[in-house]
Amino acid sequence: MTAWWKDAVVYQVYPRSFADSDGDGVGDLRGVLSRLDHLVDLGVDVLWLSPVYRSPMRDNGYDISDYRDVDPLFGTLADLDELVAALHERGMKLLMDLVVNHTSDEHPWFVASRDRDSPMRDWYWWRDEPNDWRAFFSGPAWTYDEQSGQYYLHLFSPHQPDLNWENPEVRAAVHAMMRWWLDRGVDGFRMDVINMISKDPALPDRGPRFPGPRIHEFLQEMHREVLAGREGLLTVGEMPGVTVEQARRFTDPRRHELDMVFQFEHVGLDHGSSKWDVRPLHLPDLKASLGRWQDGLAERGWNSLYLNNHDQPRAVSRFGDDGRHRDRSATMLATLLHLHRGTPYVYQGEELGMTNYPFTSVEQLRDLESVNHFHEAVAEGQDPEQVLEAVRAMSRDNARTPMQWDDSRHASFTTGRPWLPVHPNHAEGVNAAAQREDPDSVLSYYRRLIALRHEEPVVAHGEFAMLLPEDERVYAFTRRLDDVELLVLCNVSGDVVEVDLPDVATRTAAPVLIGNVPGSTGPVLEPWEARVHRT
Ligand code: ISL
Repeated sequence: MTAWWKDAVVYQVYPRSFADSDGDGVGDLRGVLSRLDHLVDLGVDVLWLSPVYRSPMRDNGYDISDYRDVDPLFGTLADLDELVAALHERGMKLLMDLVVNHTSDEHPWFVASRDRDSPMRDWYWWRDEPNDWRAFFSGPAWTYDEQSGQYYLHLFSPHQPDLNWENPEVRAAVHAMMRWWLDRGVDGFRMDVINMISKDPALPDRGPRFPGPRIHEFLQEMHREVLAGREGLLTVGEMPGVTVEQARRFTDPRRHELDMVFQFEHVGLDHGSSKWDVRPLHLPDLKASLGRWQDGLAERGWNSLYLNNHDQPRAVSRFGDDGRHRDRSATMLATLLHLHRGTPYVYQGEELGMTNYPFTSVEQLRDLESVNHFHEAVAEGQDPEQVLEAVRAMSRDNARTPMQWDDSRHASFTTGRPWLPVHPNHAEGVNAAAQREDPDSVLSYYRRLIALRHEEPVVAHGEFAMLLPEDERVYAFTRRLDDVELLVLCNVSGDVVEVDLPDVATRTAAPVLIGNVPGSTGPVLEPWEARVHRT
């Protein structure tokens, strides 16, 4: 099997917020179809589509009530088929989101399971007494069901009951559904919280601990039943809390589990006691973490690379400078990420330098996690203004404001009223139309960066070596493949800095493959400068 995805760049579309074709204020599949030129222009290889399945939308589609249909909000199965065909015509692939740790509480499986005598009772986790687990979006992980007189388990909201993967019928139903999608032409899956599907059936307190005892067995079975024998697929497992040692096992090709995983270590480095307890990033921590993942998956396994997705605040606001140095720090972060070894993921709007939204009240928020947190923290006596400050920094809604297509009303995302407000900076150059024509824009830089990966094998495959691990401002490393060596220099600060490396004058006089300060060479880096020398 060829590992084509090692040379690929994946672009994530959050369909609610990408493009609205019918004026209801919510993005949809015909909207995605109308904007495929943008993906072609960027040069990405794969589109990862966040869930479009039928859903009550308690968690924006991560609560699925029918795995084999498209929610009317997003369109029809015919639109989805058209999207597959349109992508394939353009040489791109489609990655579907697979959410099978839990379903919606409105899924017919759960509806049946609520009947104690139903053969489907055992498809979910029912107990007379809850254990002490907490749910990710606040409160206990157990909710009492009046109808059947027991508690059911939900690691996320009460509207997202966890499937019982111990039951072979559950696994067979998921496999059949996956085959149904592959037969329709989709090219693989991004698997939501897939390290959580196996739980210790004793459900001991002080948990849950992931991965559970049967995770490797379940993934190998899924590979055998669904993926084996089909060429050209991609699988990426989302795994909060996964360690590099575990990831090596999940992504070792000889084990036939997953191609790569999303790990969370680097996006947790600015968390204190919780994600709402925001700490400044200490750059040596980021190097230690990403460096460990580079080394840990160098011989076996493969990294996925991301700074943004629909659950994370915007990287330019979080790790860069979204004011004066917005474009420069956005392109620096892109260089830093894409020059690591692994498969890079670009989240919609990242390629424009889209920023966090200046939320000023809880009424503007839609994300259940943020809304729950706000009310809980205020009920506990915290100052609402301070809670809002943390929400402004960390809320998932920062990633979910509509895509900024041009400088007109609602950035041309919709002709109606957008479900989340459009960032006012769409009128100040943070939009696709303005950046497409501008060779110095963030968008043009992403296009060059993606092209570079496709032209220079060292970018995807070269060996990685970290330099200056203790430096608090310069992030530097080399990549090497055969006789090609790249020196990557990133200034992760708003200061002018001098790079302190052996032979720095010679090395920084070498040709520049890509950089965000035109014409710049030599040991001095401008604020937020990034540069890749071929030494
Ligand atoms: O975003 C988080 C907390 O801020 C994460 O804990 C997140 O909940 C976790 O990464 C799992 O995310 C995935 O599953 C969730 C869904 O809400 C997220 O959007 C999805 O990416 C439940 O399906």
